[in-house]
Amino acid sequence: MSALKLMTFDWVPEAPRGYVRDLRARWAMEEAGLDYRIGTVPFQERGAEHRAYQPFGQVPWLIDGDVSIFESGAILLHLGERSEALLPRDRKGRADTLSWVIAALNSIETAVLPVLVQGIFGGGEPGPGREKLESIQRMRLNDMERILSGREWLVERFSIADIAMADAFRVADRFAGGLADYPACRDYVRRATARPAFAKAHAHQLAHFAAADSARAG
Ligand SMILES: N[C@@H](CCC(=O)N[C@@H](CS)C(=O)NCC(=O)O)C(=O)O
Repeated sequence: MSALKLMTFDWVPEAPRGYVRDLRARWAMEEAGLDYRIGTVPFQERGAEHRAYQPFGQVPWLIDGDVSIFESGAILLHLGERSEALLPRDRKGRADTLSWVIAALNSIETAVLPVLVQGIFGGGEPGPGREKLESIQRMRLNDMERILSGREWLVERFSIADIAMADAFRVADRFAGGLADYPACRDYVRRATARPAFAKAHAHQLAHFAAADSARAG
């Protein structure tokens, strides 16, 4: 099998550390016991070469031998092809996992991020715009609360769907109002982040950016 190289920034400010989306890929590769290395691109200057791999000048992307793949969800699905530990092989398990990976990114994360952005750039001021965004997020989280009340993981066992969903919930918890009103979602995040693979991925990301601080301090 070809070597895996995960690309992330050489440095990021304090606030997003532990939440940079390379975490999702690290987590998946740790779950699957896949060997990988980390490569970096400058956070400050994002040139044409960076955009040749990630058209929006963002991270992460994954180099797998002769192919390169961007978007954290696409990377999860790609890694799922490599390991049954990440993506069930039976038709139903696979279909359910694909559905929930996309739901995490396209139905949950898309409801969480506007609240986060409004909180940061709208000064967190109350107003009709903010209320509407919060009500959309509430609607999605209420549905997830009901769904997760009856199950441990999104499909019959832990999968990339849980990596995508738990990480979207982590963002909601930290930056978009919290999960205090959603005990089943909170417990689910606790279960997911108690996994050794998450702990390792998270610690490695923090260590990566801490090392960048030391290098900058010279
Ligand atoms: N939809 C993309 C989002 C990637 C993304 O937002 N990456 C952040 C780091 S977590 C980034 O590169 N931010 C810098 C920027 O947007 O300029 C994915 O899931 O991979």
